[in-house]
Formats: sequence, C-alpha cells, structure tokens
Amino acid sequence: MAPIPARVSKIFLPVIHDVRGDLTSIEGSEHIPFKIARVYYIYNVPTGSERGGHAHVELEQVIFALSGSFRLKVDDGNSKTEYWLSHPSKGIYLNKLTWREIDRFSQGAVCMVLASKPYDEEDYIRDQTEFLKVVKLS
Ligand code: T46
Repeated sequence: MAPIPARVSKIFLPVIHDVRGDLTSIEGSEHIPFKIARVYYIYNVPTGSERGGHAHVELEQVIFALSGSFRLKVDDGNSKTEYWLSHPSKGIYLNKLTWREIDRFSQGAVCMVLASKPYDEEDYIRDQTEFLKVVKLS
C-alpha cells in the first residue's frame, strides 16, 4: 500500500511512452493510499457546470482528469487550494473531511475518481458551515 499522504496531496502515476502513444497503469497497492472499492466517471459536463460542493465523513478519493481539464478547489478547514487537473497520470488525493468543488470543465473533459468505499449518501456533508464545525472537532 502506498504511504498515507497529507489530507490533500498529489499522486503521480507512471507514464510508459513510445511511438504508439502513452500508457498509464494504476496498481492499487503501489500507487493509491487505500484499497479501491469504487471507480466512477463524470463526463458530458455542460459548459459552466459546477460539481462537488461537499465533504465526506470517511471517504477517501483520488481524482484524475482522464481527458480535457477542470479546476478542483479544496478546503481542508485550515487552508484553501486550487488545482488544475489536465493530465491522466496526475491526480489529487483527498482524505476524509476535505471540502471539494469542481468547475471550469473543458469540452469533452472526463473526471475519473477512485474511491475507498461504496457510494453512501450518509457519508456526505453538504453544508459548509457544518463541515467547518466538524473539522474543528476532529
Ligand atoms: C465527489 C465528486 C468529485 C451514485 O449513485 N453513485 C456514485 O458512486 C456517485 C458518486 C453518485 N451517485 C449518484 C448520486 C446522485 O444522485 O449520482 C448523482 C450525482 O452525484 P453527486 O451530485 O454527488 O455528484 P458530484 O459530481 O457533485 O460529486 C461526485 C461525488 O459524489 C463526490 O464524492 O467527491 O464527484
């Protein structure tokens, strides 16, 4: 298993390049700091759409731009950071209790997310004030 990173950190996957193109693989135990329980994709995003706008109580995730680009805004309760994701080998790890918002999707952008648990609506904190309260108590 990859070492546990900070609450938000960059993940770099290998790129195998040759004249036929590039190949990137994900070996869960090598590259991802949790056991992957779920993979989902966000695509066909209309111009101007915003996604996310919540944090998770327990869920850990890694977010990649498989195609195109988008902006990921992150708040760990102490500091806010912005990332522009645009390369399929470079991802952002988000630990639990991290507020995320995603916008500025380019046309044809595909956002792939690796998640540590199955989907569970109960794990979402959708109110930012409540999120900040929970972070302070953690
Ligand atoms: C996150 C960002 C990056 C499912 O049925 N299964 C799933 O695995 C997911 C992720 C969602 N859904 C359903 C729940 C909603 O009815 O799909 C619908 C849209 O989900 P949501 O509004 O949560 O989508 P986003 O793009 O705002 O957020 C998602 C993830 O939920 C979230 O964990 O970090 O992508």
